[in-house]
Amino acid sequence: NAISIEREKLKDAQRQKTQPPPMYKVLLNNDDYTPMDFVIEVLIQFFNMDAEKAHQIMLTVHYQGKAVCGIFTAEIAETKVMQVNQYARKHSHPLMCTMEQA
Ligand code: TYC
Repeated sequence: NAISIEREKLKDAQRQKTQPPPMYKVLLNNDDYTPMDFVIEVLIQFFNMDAEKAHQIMLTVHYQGKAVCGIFTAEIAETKVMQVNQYARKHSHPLMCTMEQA
């Protein structure tokens, strides 16, 4: 009935307030062609890293195949992936940015 539906809505609102949202890892993937300096530039521009951290993450991708660049809510993670992939394509590099649930 209407009252139990309202009670469920209230519970749902409470749940949204108290449960953390699902989080997503944003990753860079290695390839043979994207210049190292371009990857460093991307990490500084889109993930707010300093040059030293960006260099370290770039080398992790280069030697391990991938690395986590940051952990975000779904909407922000999707935006990062889109922005990085668009930027790489604009500069004709095959660099791939992906996301997966944390
Ligand atoms: N492997 C690339 C090279 O040797 C460098 C690279 C690093 C490419 C990280 C992609 O996400 C990447 N030029």
